[in-house]
Amino acid sequence: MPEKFYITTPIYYPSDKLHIGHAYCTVATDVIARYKRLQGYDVMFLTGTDEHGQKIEDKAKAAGVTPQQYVDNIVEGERGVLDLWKLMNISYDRFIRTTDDYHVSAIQKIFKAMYDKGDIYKGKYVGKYCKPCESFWTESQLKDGKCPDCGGEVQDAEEEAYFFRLSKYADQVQDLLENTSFLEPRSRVNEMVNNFIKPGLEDLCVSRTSFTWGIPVDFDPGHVVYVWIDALFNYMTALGYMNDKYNDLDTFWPADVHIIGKEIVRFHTIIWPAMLMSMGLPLPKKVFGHGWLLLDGGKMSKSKGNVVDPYLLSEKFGVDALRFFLLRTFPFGSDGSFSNELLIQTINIDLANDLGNLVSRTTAMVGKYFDGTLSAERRYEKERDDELVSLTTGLRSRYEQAMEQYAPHKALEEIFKVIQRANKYIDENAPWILAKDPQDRPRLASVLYHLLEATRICGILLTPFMPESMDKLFTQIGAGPDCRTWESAGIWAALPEDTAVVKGENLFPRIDAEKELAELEAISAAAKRAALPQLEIEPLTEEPVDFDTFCRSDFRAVKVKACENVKKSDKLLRFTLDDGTGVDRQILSGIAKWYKPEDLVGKTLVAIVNLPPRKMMGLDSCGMLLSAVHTEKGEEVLNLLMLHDAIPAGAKLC
Ligand code: ME8
Repeated sequence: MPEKFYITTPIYYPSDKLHIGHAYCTVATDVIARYKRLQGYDVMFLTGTDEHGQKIEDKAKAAGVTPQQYVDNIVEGERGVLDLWKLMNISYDRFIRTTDDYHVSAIQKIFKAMYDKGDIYKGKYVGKYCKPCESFWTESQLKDGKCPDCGGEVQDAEEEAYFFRLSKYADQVQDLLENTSFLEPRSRVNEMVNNFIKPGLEDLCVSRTSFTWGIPVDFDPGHVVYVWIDALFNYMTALGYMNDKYNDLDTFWPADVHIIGKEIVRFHTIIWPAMLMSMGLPLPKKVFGHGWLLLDGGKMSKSKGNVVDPYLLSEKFGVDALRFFLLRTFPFGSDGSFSNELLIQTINIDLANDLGNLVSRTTAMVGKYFDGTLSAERRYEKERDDELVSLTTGLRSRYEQAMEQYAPHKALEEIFKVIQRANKYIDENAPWILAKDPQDRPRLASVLYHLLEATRICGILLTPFMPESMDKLFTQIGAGPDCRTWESAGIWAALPEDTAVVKGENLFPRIDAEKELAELEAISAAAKRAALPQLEIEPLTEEPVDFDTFCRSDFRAVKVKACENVKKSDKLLRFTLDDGTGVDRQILSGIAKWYKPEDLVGKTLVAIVNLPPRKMMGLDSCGMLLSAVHTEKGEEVLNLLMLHDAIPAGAKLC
């Protein structure tokens, strides 16, 4: 029986189309899953979508559809999540959606079980909530009053809610983090312990009543289950935990590894193990927190218009080249800065030059000098051959070591050392010179055979990264199924002596960097423009006003002495103003929607002071305050004109 291996990606929020950062996480997981399959493991690779929560409810409302319709479109619609994983050749075995019925009812049972145990209890939540992150924070956890994860604004939150006794598991979780290799890279352990556990783990609010798009707490209508309980247990419900849909729990739980991004390490290494401890379930063996792909120095975000579209890049450069680039360029545990230059440079140097040339030169020479089928005669030259042979035969174990440490970038580095050595070997042995002397034919056959072997072994180990291209490579170098296996990657001279090559297409064509960069630049500039708020301003008035009429309007600087809401009006603010005359002036202005009265006291504004007084809500308004008005996303936005405070009250504007 093959050994089992269970690996997961995070389940993605289908709140917007996915970008290259999401693809990075999934491709990495796919590479590890394929590597384990290559080694002979029976792999279960799970991915999916995390579809509940207020953010999705809000987005659906803005789009004028139901939340279910909204997520269905992003998951199953054209160029949605499923399409993207198909395009990127993601070999997942199972896809879970948290709106799937079996998951919903399982989560209700899990919530009830923790409640019955006393680990979930009812209380009152007072704290802060970050909508984009769907996270609750206590005052002390905020950074400068903002969400510690995304730096965004948080809202006050107070409501009746259920709590999970996270505090009860603090010591056990700290022990798990500090004394086992549960969390990797180890550098993330300190952050978890020092920032979250040592200051004191508070019980976690695990239900909401302020929105409805979630899994209902079935024994208390009005409450929906906190999205992270719903989301984290996907890793088990997808195997059949608390449901009859699947029956793989005994085979695959505990998970061998959860691959996740660094910002959700807290949920996976504190909350998740604590809940499993509460349920008396085995813990996953490892959580690996990878870094972020950054763009323009920050995390990609749709609202900034700086997301990179994996569809576009795959169409332009090929899926395998993109997969390769993501893992070759950025150390997996750290952040990396994405750029189109880097992408094109990596493809041109590593794939077109180094690997592509090795394959095309070698197969072309077997074609030219041996009519495509290598002769069996050989002449080895120890001092010329040993280095390449020993470097290549040791490759599999160096590669394995790197892959086992979740360091695919290191594994690729090892492969490219061999590819570069093989290219050098061509130059050292100059087959074109050997080809001139019939006596050197056995030597020529040996040199080309060595090159084919080095290419074959690199090809096997590159298969998890670039499955389709390596298939083509094997066909070109004449490597049959037996010569493509993990076992054969550890064996030198697996190819038949009279191996036959097949001339094929150029695996990695060179990219015209200048042309492609200009095109990508134009696309990205257009995306940034499109992300800018759509501003609308009123058309300019064409009818002229004569100069004398204009000059009769008296514009003055006025200082706000007092400001308050007008009773029974949700629009009007009542201003008491110093207009420089020594007598207070009262103006009413319909700007309560945009300003809090207390924020305006002391400000220097602009008023027209010679309008006839008007009565509003029984009060006199003597003049008008000037504002700039525009429309943004269909909503009117108003900004009061404010002057420098050094300008005295009563100063005339002309
Ligand atoms: O966090 N670089 O979903 P998500 C690298 N639903 N990785 C990135 C990235 C970037 N620029 N942007 C996003 C969630 N990711 C939850 C998970 S699991 C029980 C619930 C990664 O769609 C991110 O780090 O916001 C995370 O690991 C994954 O994409 C999903 O992010």
